[in-house]
Amino acid sequence: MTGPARPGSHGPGPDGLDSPAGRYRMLRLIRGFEELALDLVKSGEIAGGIHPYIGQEAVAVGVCAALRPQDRITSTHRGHGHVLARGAAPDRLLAELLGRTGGLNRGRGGSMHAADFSLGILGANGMVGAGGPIAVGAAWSARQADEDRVAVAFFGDGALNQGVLLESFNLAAMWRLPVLFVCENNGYATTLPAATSVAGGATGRAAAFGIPAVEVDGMDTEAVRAAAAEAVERASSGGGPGFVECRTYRFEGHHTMERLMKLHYRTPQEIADWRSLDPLPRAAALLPPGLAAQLDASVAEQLDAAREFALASEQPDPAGALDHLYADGLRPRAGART
Ligand SMILES: Cc1ncc(C[n+]2csc(CCOP(=O)(O)OP(=O)(O)O)c2C)c(N)n1
Ligand SMILES: [Mg+2]
Repeated sequence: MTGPARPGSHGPGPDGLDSPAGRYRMLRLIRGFEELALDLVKSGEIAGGIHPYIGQEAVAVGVCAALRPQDRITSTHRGHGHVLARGAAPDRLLAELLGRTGGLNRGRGGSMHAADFSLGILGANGMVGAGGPIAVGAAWSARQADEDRVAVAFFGDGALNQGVLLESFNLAAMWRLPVLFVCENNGYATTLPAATSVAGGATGRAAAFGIPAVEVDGMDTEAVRAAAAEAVERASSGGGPGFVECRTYRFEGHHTMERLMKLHYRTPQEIADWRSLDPLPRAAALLPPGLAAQLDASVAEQLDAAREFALASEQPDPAGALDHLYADGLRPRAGART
């Protein structure tokens, strides 16, 4: 569901994602957005918590940099990075996380169901693996309409064990649909290591369906962009689906609740090793001296404005709790339990 246009600053900044500077700025925007959201969870302003994307930014930015305006994406429970990289305004996404009426979806989707169809964002998704069939449906509808649109499904290593995702691989391959499957292998599904739960490996799953698959360094924005661009080009010219496995890592816990629990499934050394591969300094190293600091300052300003906009946005009226649940013209039957 998309709301009418509302005030709010636009997401990607003047450069979009076409230049190394634009991509660095987006990495910083996602990182800063997540840090701000973590603060707002701690202060109780965001109810229920979030799944932070910190550490994985290069995947969202690299893939979205390879897309054209007409392409579409589906996302996951850890979706803020995808939604921002595809161009959603950070102030409206933040208002969405806060459940406010100025949110991307009037505050009714929240962190795990933010969407903006006008930007081709078919939605974050709280159901692991569920973005796969939605992307396949979007690709099929583009085919039916004779439109050149690629659909990207982002998903985690945990989704590789969801039957619905395997069914999506099958249909996409059988019908040679323009889909790009992007597996963000961050090593864990909650606390379950991928190494002990994904038989045959991620690219092996794709290979079983005859889908060309590559594995890339998911901490390197440029490597992700190159792999995604190749797959998008092939899909758009009738070559069928592609699969990119991005080896990445989340620096924070699975969910913000994790800090309240005493879980020991990752060693401090493992976390430190991955932190040393942080995608932000790697992207900053491609820029002329001084530019990264300037971009950091402009992102900080944008996020201050986003915080102000989101916190000033109105809380929804409880009397409207059932609004937008049904398509126009379809109402619950008189006497039905609601
Ligand atoms: C169908 C389904 N089963 C279980 C869950 C509970 N759950 C939420 S996130 C998650 C782990 C997902 O791991 P992965 O796909 O690797 O993504 P990551 O959290 O690592 O980004 C699980 C099991 C869910 N949301 N949906
Ligand atoms: Mg995972």
